[in-house]
Amino acid sequence: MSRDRMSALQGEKLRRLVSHAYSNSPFYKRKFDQAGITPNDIRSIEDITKLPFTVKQDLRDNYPFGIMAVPMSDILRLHASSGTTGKPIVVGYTEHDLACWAEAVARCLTAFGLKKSDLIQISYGYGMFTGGLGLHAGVQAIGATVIPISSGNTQKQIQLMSDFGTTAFASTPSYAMYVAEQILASSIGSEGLKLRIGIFGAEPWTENMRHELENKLNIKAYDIYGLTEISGPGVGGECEYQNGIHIWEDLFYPEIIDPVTLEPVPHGCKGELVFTTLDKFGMPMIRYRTRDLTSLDYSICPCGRTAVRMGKILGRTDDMLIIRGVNVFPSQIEAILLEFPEYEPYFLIEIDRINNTDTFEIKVEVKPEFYTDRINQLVRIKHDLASRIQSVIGIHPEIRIVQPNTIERSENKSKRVIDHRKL
Ligand code: DLL
Repeated sequence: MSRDRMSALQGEKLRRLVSHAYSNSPFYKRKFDQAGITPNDIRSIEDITKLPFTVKQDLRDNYPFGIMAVPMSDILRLHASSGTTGKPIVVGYTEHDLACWAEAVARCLTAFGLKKSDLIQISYGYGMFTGGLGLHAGVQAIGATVIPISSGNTQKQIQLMSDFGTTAFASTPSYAMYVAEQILASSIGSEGLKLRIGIFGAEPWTENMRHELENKLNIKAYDIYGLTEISGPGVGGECEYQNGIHIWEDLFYPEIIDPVTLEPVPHGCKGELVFTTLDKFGMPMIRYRTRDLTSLDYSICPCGRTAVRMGKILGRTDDMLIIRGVNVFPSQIEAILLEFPEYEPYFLIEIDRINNTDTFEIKVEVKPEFYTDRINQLVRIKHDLASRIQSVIGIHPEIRIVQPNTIERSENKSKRVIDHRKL
């Protein structure tokens, strides 16, 4: 589609979205009223900069359903992702929203070269995480065969890959590295498999990792990007040229802003990615600040697609960590520690990547009155804390109790994370 036609379509969809949100979501009505904006002020896609931003805190303040713009009876599915503290952020989809999301994933799969004849093994988690069910709907939309194995149980993953003749494998790149090593160590080996394509995303990964995965598994490894708030995986994906992630901008309108001034940056410059869901009605996101840092390239790709290309995610403007594909905020750990009378509210998270698997250790201090040389008691409180963190965040930390007063205290921002991974 030419840029002019795309802009006209985006403008039309933006007008429809803003008027829907204004009339049906008290959250957006309030926000627009405060900014002195009415739907009549929005005539073209360029007018988008008049609209206020939406941020993660808005989702938290309106937990769980306060941003929905349709009656709950029209919401067919809910997904959730880590919030900044104990409560997750929740997203609801109408039938139309689910169809648009499936379409977006289907476009990615097609750009990766997948067809009806492929067998696609989905090793992203199924459940509240959008990875499993999101990919699932896209595979169905292209008419390929879905193998909904979900995450974990690596030996079974490899066995089914071999028995079924899986041709594509979808997982986080770090899990794929682990699976690749297990395949090479097994009697099956990569030559015993029919794999040809990897569908990797949900966390940052490097070109080096791409080469390793491609060499070890004898596949082409493609990047797929997305986030729960905007729908899930498939907001964009690479094409056969592997030179940027095409964003399906008739569905998800991208902008890059300076995270400090909040002004748009010149074309091609790095900044914070902002999305507006042009075709999502259950829970529209208008100018949602993703906190992801990247840039956009509007030049036409050799593949012929005119959809803008996004560079690799270069980092984040907040302190969100992605550990084993799961989003973790240090503030969540703090909130959980405060629930326990035994612990001081000081902690240090240490992350590393050993044998392609992220390690996640939290150093904590026990209050002097609870500090004891009775080992059973310490083991119990360690276990209680680890279980609570696992249930809130979804991954299991190693808890290390250190001597009282050894974790740095600071009036200012104390260092709460040491990340040894080289991403
Ligand atoms: O990770 C959705 C997803 C599932 C994408 C499966 C791709 C494949 P969230 O859990 O909400 O959603 O996390 C979204 O993860 O803001 C980025 O910081 C990061 N992220 C997602 N995809 C990529 C990628 C899913 N391809 C957050 N490269 C986003 C780098 C990524 N970072």
